[in-house]
Amino acid sequence: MNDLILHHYPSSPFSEKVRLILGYKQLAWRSVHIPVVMPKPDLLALTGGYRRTPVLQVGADVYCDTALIARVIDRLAPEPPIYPGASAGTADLLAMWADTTLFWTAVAYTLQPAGAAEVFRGTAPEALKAFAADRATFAPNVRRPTPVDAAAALRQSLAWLEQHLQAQAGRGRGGDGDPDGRLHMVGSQRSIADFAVAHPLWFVRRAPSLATVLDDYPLVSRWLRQVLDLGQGRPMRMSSAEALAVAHEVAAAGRHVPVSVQAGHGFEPGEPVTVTPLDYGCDPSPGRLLGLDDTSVTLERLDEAAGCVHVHFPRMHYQIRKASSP
Ligand SMILES: N[C@@H](CCC(=O)N[C@@H](CS)C(=O)NCC(=O)O)C(=O)O
Repeated sequence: MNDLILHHYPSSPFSEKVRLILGYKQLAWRSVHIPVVMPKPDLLALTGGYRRTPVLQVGADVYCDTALIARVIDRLAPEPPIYPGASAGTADLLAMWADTTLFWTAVAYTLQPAGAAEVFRGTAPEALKAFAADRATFAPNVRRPTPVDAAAALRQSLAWLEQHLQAQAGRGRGGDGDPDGRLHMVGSQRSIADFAVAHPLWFVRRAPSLATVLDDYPLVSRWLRQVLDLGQGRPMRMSSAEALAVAHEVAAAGRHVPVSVQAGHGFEPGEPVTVTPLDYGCDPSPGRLLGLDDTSVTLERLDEAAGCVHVHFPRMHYQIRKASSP
């Protein structure tokens, strides 16, 4: 198996979701730290436009969005599974709520002035200014909750999760739970739902004075400690230049994951298209359509630094458009 190369930065919640999955699976991986704000030239050499964090690279295949990244890691390292059997559908549904509603709630709550002071302690004023300017245009369609909106929504979410974990723990005593007192979001093993619900709450914990809200929800707090204790696997630092060299070498050898365009999905194999996130960070990635079905879309693009890379996105929450003729 080619090395897993994660392009990320330490303070990114969605990156933490992936790092915890790598920890759960006890995997070794290459860690490339990318800039927190634009420009990100080496990342865009791989993705062609997509700027969000994290991105997973496996040789000359580049995977955008943690919804797809988690699937790919699970395919490459199936044990222990994170989409276990009969619970997988429920886990995906819960994960989607956590990655959207819970994530934006946690961000708004944590980055209210008192929390921002803690999260950004020690950050140089110029970096802070650059961050504010970058994020001001990053999610123009997301209407931000005020701190009181966010606090109410977070408490409501935590109450739901507490009640849910109470039911889960009750089922555990009934026999199908974990005998070691481990709590799980869905079923009786870890799943994508655990990692998706954990990362927004991990972000809340970055502002200790605001994270005391978690203390009112003992089962959520216990469950969160258990998930965060899974660690991050075995990261080894790699430079972005080294990562681009890997892509170039693997691409030159023509080693890509096979994909195909299924008929009836509105696009023809080989046609020039753009793929753009529908929600925020809406930078289009152009390329030639190589793969398409209900779960993912794949582009081929030629880049001077990265070579011929295949860039994969989840199908859901992404827009595919025919590229306008030159
Ligand atoms: N749906 C995406 C969301 C990713 C996301 O929102 N990432 C944040 C960081 S946690 C981001 O891209 N922030 C701006 C940036 O890093 O440039 C996923 O699951 O990967």
